[in-house]
Amino acid sequence: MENERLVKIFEDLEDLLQEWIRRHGITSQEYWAGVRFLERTAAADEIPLLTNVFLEHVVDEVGYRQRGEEGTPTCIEGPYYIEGAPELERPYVMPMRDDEPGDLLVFQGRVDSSGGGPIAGALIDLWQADAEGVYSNVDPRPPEFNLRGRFRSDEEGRFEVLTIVPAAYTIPHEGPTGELLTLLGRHPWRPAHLHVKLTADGHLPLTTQLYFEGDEYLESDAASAVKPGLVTELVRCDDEGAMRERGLEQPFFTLAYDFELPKE
Ligand code: MBD
Ligand code: FE
Repeated sequence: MENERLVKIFEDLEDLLQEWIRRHGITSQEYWAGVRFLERTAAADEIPLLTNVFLEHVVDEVGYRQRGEEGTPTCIEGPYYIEGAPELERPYVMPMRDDEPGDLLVFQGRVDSSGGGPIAGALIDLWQADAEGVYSNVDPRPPEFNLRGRFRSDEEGRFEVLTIVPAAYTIPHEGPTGELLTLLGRHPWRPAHLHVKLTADGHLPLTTQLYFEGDEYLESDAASAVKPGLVTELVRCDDEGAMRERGLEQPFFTLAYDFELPKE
């Protein structure tokens, strides 16, 4: 059964590519340049990057339609999710360096069921770039699992975690993927974003990203993954009382977002 689908979709891909070669009169030189490009992409470990940048947003679109376009909009996972991030203890603080650069961010919200009502004990797996646009476990500079963590919603479905505001991010542009974007006349930037995966008993899992209003790359994301329902507002808080309440000695930003998971 599984094999039947594989044969069907592969043969269709074969037809599409063969027709594309005919349509454009692809030359032997161009063909071999393409083969070498794929070889270089693999050697640079950029196959996930290349495919995520150009294709994953369509897979996400199809997946969201298949779940009835219900609940929080889904978004692409991207190439940098790592399983097994540290499970955090309350009050939740993302793993970060003592001198972690960037503005502090209090990310808070609720996890609700599409059927109505909060979901207690939903698992939230959060990962993000640092203030320099660098992901741990990808770039060797940050410590392992820096700014990667898992935590749960409370009895009322609420969560709050302290992290830092991620920077706008350029996908690696030294390698073949960046080279291709340049040849296409496209820039390599993604708007700043937080990645999350949510799981809860009896509900469909959710993989998505959150973006920030006013980001200059919302309209031209190199990965074409921004959806209006995922653009949130960063609110700066420099109230002394609010800072003291959280044991913070500097102004911080807050981001409030409520997630909604469809029932399984
Ligand atoms: C990222 O951080 C990302 O989220 C995507 C989709 C592609 C490249 C880098
Ligand atoms: Fe990312």
